[in-house]
Amino acid sequence: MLSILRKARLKDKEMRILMLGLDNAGKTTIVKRIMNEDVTTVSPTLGFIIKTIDFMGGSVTIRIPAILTRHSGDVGGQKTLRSYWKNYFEKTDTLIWVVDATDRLRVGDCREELAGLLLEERLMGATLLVFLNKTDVEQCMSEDEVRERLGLDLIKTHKWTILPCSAMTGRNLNEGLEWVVQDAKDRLFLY
Ligand SMILES: Nc1nc2c(ncn2[C@@H]2O[C@H](COP(=O)(O)OP(=O)(O)OP(=O)(O)O)[C@@H](O)[C@H]2O)c(=O)[nH]1
Ligand SMILES: [Mg+2]
Repeated sequence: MLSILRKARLKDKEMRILMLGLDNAGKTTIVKRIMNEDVTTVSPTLGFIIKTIDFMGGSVTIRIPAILTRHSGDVGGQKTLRSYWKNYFEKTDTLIWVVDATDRLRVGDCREELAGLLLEERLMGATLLVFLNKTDVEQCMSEDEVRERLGLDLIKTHKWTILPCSAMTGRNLNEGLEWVVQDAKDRLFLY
């Protein structure tokens, strides 16, 4: 009996993060850095990544579907990937949208993809953390610039925040996770 209760409690404590963003944004590197793994040998992800970490007394599962992979430049392929990616929307507590602060050329794509995601019915209850990654690079876009260019202030459907970070230096990664977990605690009474 006790063990059943314990299991139930553990299960309740699990929160689910879906991490998305254009290819090359740094999603894999962010997760590796959070897990204290070597970040010098990251290559483009072809498959699905799922990692569970213990954080602030609960377990946090981060899922990164293979998405928006533009390496092939194949539009048909992208559509196929995107429909596959929809399988992971269910039960998402928080969406982490990773933006490459050095990618000025694709900031329009980035805005479009994010706007599309926020229309997804199954993501309606999720909060949004925008990780502005690669801020260790000089001449990268500023938080204000990205906030403006992604139209973040126009988002009324989701609670959101933006944090400049770096998977290379580790800047703000824990702070981002803390925000996400605290928000889940407040909203979902998880802990
Ligand atoms: N300078 C700098 N480079 C970074 C940072 N994060 C990631 N990178 C580099 O950006 C490139 C892409 O990183 P990935 O983690 O593979 O990006 P991804 O979003 O997982 O890409 P896909 O798997 O293709 O979708 C790699 O060369 C990383 O070393 C960062 O914070 N700063
Ligand atoms: Mg990757």
